Formats: sequence, structure tokens, C-alpha cells
Amino acid sequence: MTASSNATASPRRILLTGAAGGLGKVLRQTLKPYASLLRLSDIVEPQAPGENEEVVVCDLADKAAVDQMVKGMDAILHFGGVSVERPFEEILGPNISGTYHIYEAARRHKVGRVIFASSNHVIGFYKQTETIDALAPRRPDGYYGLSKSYGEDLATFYFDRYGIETLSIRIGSSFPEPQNRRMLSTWLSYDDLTQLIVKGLDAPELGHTVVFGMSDNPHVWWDNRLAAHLGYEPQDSSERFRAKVEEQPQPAADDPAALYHGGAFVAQGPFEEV
Ligand code: NAI
Ligand code: 15L
Repeated sequence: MTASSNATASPRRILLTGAAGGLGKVLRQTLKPYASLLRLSDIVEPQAPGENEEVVVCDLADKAAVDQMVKGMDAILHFGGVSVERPFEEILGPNISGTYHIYEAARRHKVGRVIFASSNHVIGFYKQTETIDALAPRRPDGYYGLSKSYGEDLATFYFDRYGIETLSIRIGSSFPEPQNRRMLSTWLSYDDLTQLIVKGLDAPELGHTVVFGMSDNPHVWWDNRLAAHLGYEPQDSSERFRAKVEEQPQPAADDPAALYHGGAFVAQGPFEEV
């Protein structure tokens, strides 16, 4: 099925969900040159709009509100939602219903391209001794990882059925610098994240592409050759932070942080109700 995309046409009106979050605040700045209009949305009010910006407060769990928010956009950067492991009931509305609402609105309003902030936690149960590519079966490490896995399934379905193209970025750890030994492998700099998003917006054909969001780190567990068509060339590396990170005590040999791609997430929960 052909894509109904006008994502690469100019002017480019871009919706950014999760705009009040850690990555949203960064992307609001770094993506300015690539958008004719940035519509910034979150359940928490983002900072007041500047030039070529709009602000929309919206709960992703509210289907009608999401539908209105998406209207008039050329592309969606879907970064909103719960970003850590939480009980299923807390993840259901923002992440599972919310991502479905985004794709339904994209279909209704003919938005042809989505960049989805997926996560390494869709494959978190692989061991750090294993290297995988995007065809490896998913092994979510919790309810949060399951919600991102469902988001990737939505991306495949909405491409196969409606031609809406998606770049799912399985972000490793995107922070100013790696915070621990695991992140020496999983770190994604803000500049490299921005490059990935721009590659996703510009690619002539995307289908549903899955890419592992990591910088050019020396010891990695993820193979991005299946996403070579993006032309992603990471410019940063965790190596310059190694000495600082290695001042931290070594985790025990059986610590999940030292064993699994998903690190500590694999051992969170269960969240018993009393
Ligand atoms: P964050 O938690 O700082 O930002 C998420 C934003 O989503 C928050 O501003 C929050 O208010 C908003 N949100 C939560 N529930 C909502 C709802 N019901 N309706 C509308 N907005 C809602 O997380 P961060 O680090 O900025 O991550 C952004 C995205 O990237 C998330 O989807 C996260 O899962 C994903 N990601 C981030 C990684 C990282 O290393 N920072 C790694 C892997 C994935
Ligand atoms: C994620 O998916 C989280 O959103 C982020 O806060 C980090 O925990 C990251 O994964 C990680 O695995 O380091």
C-alpha cells in the first residue's frame, strides 16, 4: 500500500508529544531548524510558545483531544507517555491507548509519517553477551516494554493497512552523559537522537523501520545494519565518559544491570495490589 505521506514536503508542520519531558525540552530546541511549525503537546503545560510554535495541553488517553491535536500536521514525533516501569494500570492509558489514539488520528487526518520513541526495553531480556538486530524476537522486560512493543505493532499495522510510515527508535539511554557502566553501551547523545529523527523525517521510504538508538559507542549489543537506508552516522561516543563512569563501584556479577540489555528494569515489580 502506498504511503499518504506529505512528511517530506515543505512546509513541515510537526507535532511533538511529551514536549514537557526530558527529551521533549531538548528536541524543542534542536528541531527548530527542521520545522515550519512545532506543535508542542504534553499533559503538563509546556513553556509558553515562541516563534513558529504552538502549545496544546492534551492527555494522550483522551481520544477526541488527540484527534484535534493531530489535525493539520505533516508528521508526528510521539515521545509522550509513561517513560519508566510502572503498574500496568498506569501505563494502559498514556502508552497503550495513547499510541493507538495517535495512529487513529494520523489515519483520519492523513498524517503520513510518525517517529515513535520506542525503547530498548522491548528487547530488555536479552543478555549482554548477545548481539541482536531488529529482526530478533522482542523480549519485553516489563509492562513499560510491553507498551512499547505494542506501539511497534501499531506501527507495522498502520503501515500495512494504511501506508502510514514509522521510524521506531529503540532508544537506549538518552541523557546528557552515560550514568553507569551499562549506559556506556546504551548511551545516545542528544545530537545523535536529533540526527536520527531528522533522518526519519527525510528518508524517501521508511515503511516501518526499527533502529536502535545508540551513539557510536565502543561495546554495543545492537546491530543497525537493517536500518542502513536511513544513513544514520552517529557523531558521539560514550568513550569520553568511560573513566568517570568506571570510578563507580562494579555491580555484582549477578546484578541485572550487568547481565541484561534492559538492566535493572528486568527485575522491577511485581506491583501487588493490597
Ligand atoms: P519523560 O518522562 O521526561 O517525558 C515523557 C513526557 O510524557 C512527560 O513530560 C509527561 O508529562 C508526558 N506524559 C505522560 N503521560 C502523559 C499523558 N497521559 N498524556 C500526555 N503526556 C503524557 O521521558 P523522556 O526521557 O523525555 O522520554 C521521552 C520518550 O522517549 C518516552 O516515550 C520514553 O519512553 C522514550 N524513551 C526515552 C529514553 C531515554 O533514555 N530518555 C529511553 C527509551 C525510550
Ligand atoms: C527507557 O526506556 C527510559 O525511558 C529511560 O528513562 C531510561 O531508563 C532508559 O530506558 C534506559 O534503559 O537507560
